[in-house]
Parts: sequence; structure tokens; C-alpha cells
Amino acid sequence: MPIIDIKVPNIGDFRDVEIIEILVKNGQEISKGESIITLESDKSSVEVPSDHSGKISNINVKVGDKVSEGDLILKIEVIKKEDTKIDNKEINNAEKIDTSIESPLEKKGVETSINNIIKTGKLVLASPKVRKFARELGADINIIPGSEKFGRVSEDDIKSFVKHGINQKHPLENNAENRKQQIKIEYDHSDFGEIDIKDIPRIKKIAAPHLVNSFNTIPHVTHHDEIDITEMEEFRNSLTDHYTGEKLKITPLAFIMKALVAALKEFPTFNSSIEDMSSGKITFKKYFHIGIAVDTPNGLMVPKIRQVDKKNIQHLSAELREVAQKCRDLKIDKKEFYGGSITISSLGGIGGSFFTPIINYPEVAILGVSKLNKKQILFGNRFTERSILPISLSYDHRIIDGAEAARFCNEIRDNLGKNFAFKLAI
Ligand code: CAO
Repeated sequence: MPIIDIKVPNIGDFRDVEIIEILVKNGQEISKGESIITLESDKSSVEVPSDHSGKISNINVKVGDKVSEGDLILKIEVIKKEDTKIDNKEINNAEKIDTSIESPLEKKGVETSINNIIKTGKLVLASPKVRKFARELGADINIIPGSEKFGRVSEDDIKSFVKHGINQKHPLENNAENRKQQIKIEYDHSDFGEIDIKDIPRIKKIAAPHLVNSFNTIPHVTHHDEIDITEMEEFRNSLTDHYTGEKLKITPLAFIMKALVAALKEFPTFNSSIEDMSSGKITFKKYFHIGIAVDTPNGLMVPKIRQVDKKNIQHLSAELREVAQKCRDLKIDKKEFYGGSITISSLGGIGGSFFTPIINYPEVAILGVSKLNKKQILFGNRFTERSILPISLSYDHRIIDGAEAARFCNEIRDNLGKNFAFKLAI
């Protein structure tokens, strides 16, 4: 069986960080992703996971040791040979993405490295004292919703979680726990036939806590509408290259981005963020950076197309193609995933009528776009075939009311419909 060194991963700019806890023992069998030590800097602590499954053969550190990136933590005897292959491939992929990252969390002085979040798939901020408190009460800090900035978990969050747990659990926490337990204890799938167990792709693991956080903390409402874009489609299909006369390949999404930005200018609340409800403050953004959900073989990524208000349709279409390709090739710079106004999730090239997209926190709304259909519509006093685009806007009901969302969708409808030519400033 191969013996593998487990070393301290990339922990940002920090060096000589103290080990405050060893969470495993010699001889213990652990799974990939399981925490092995806790590191503590001045204000925060972070658990370092193992990037392999296997049996621990030698722990090389002790509590109180100071470590930096690359220092040996322990040796592990890998149980299955295939694990090594998979892990190395995955780690290489992760490194490709990691290189140019500058996390906004780090920028703001939060001392949990984004790289660590990437490797663990966890985004749990808490002080060592709070972590210890959770452990003493037998509470899993990873499923406790944090009420402080960036979702940091406080002692009060743990108390309230435990209190709800003992008396009557909060429905969302209850759901999360039930789901976890159902998967674990209900039955073994192999009892019913042949199965195959594979690793969840890394990008999905990274996205999961963000999706869960958004779904569990933002009261989502989704408003559906249908937009008649017949004239816009005729115009789009008529576009030709000025010099060659060839048809231009422009995606409908470029028009939708423009229409959305024109609507954001009229309804600035949709271009805002609430970082901490208890502060009573809302941040209005004066820039127009549109997030685009990109489907990749590794999972969903949401890069931003910057300054959409300052670019024309042709430019936006080309940039979108280029950015989507970079995501699929894992060549996108991670800073492109931050600092958006609102996101568009388009399934238009694939299919479906309506869906309920999840808001990309800390944004307050997301526009879902589905496949346009030709429909017979009563137009004037006779039925005519028209191109109808289904849209689904999910919004944060804490800050946006239903009437405002309906008006916002009307604005998008008018921008893509009757006003599209002058509103989109082509
Ligand atoms: N209705 C009908 N056809 C549409 C359309 C719509 N709303 N939107 C795009 N199309 C057409 C395009 O014009 C293109 O047609 P041609 O091949 O004839 O030119 C075709 O569908 C394929 O488009 P595309 O998907 O390659 O390009 P796009 O600009 O529409 O979208 C991107 C780019 C990156 C958004 C898309 O490729 C993608 O990844 N979509 C999936 C996003 C996703 O998974 N969202 C769900 C997340 S869960 O919230």
C-alpha cells in the first residue's frame, strides 16, 4: 500500500501558524476531506482536511507546533491504489485554478484562505473558542448558520442551534439534517443491485456550501413571465458583417444582458447587496457587472461580464463566448467570480419553459432565461405566430417586494420588446 505525505496546504500569506488541535490518532482510518488538524491565527481558526483516504501511519506534528505551507503533517497509508490516481488528477486541476486567486475574504482581513475553502468545500468561519464550544456541545459547526459578517458562526448561533435542536428544530436545519440522515441511514443502495461510487466533482463541492447558504438564508420568490421578442429576433437574425456581408452570430443573451442593465438603472435595488441584515445597511452598486451561469463538464461557474453598460451587443456576444470557453478549459481567473450586480442563468440553448434559479449571494436577484417558443398569440384582433421568451426572476423578498419584481420584469419585457431598438443602444 502506498504511503503518502499529507502536507499543510496553501494558507494564503500566513506562515508559522499554530496548531491548536490534532483531530486524529495514529492507526485511525480517515476519509478524504476529513479534518486532521486545526490551525489558529490571531482571530480565526481553520480545520485542515486530508486530501486522501486511508490509515494514518505517522503523525509528524503536535499541538503548539508552528507550521507553514508544505510542512509535513502526517503520513497516510492509502487503502485503494485507484485513490491516488484520482486524487493527483484532481489536485492538478485544482492547482490550475488556484494560482491567481485573490479572495475578497482575504482582502477584508478574514483569515480563512480561499484555497482552504476550495480544498474542503466548506465555508465555515468561527473563532477557536466558538469551535471548541460547538464540539463540547456535540454540534456540527459545518451545518450551523452563522449570523455574523460573511456567515461567521458566533457562540449565540451555536446556543440557538442547540436550543432549537433540543426543543423544536428550525425547519431548514431540520431539513438539512434529515436529508443528511436519510442518505446515511435509510438503506444501502448496493442491497438492490450493482452500484458505482465516484467522487463529487471539485467545482460542485466548492459551489455546494454557497448554494446551501443562499437557499437556506434568503427568502426566495420566483416571478415568471413571457416576453414577446419577435422584433428583437428578426433584428438579431438580420445582422450581417459590414464588410463581408456574412451573417453575424450573436447570442440572444447579449440582448438580454443589455435589457437587464437598462432595467437595473431604473430599479437600483436589483443591483444591491445586503451583507449583514442586522446592520440595517444596503449597498447600492453603481457598476453593471453581469454574472453568467456557465455549464461546464466540471460543474457550474458564474464569471462576470464587466461594464455591460459600456459595451455593444457584438462585443458582449464575443466576450461571453470567450469567457464561457475559459471556464470550460479551467483557465478563468478566480477573481472573475466576484463582484457582480446580478446573474443571468440561461437554459435557452438547452430547453425547458420555466425554472426557479437560486440567487448568487451576496446578490439579491437572478434572472433565469428559458428556450424561446413560437406561439400563436392574439395580436390586435387576429392570431399571429410570435417568438415568446420565458423568464423566471428569483429575488430576495427581504429587500424586494413582489410588486417591484413584477415592475422590474415589465421593464425587461419592454426593453426586449417594444423599446428594444433604442433602449439597447446598439
Ligand atoms: N431560446 C432559444 N434559443 C436560444 C436561447 C433562447 N433563450 N438562447 C440561446 N439560444 C440558442 C443560441 O442562439 C445558439 O443557437 P445557434 O447554435 O443556432 O447559434 C444555441 O441556442 C446555443 O447557445 P449557447 O448555449 O451555446 O450560447 P448562449 O449564448 O445562449 O449561452 C452560456 C452561453 C454560457 C450561458 C451557455 O452555454 C450555458 O452554459 N448555459 C447553461 C447555464 C446553466 O446551466 N444554467 C443553469 C444554472 S442553475 O441556475
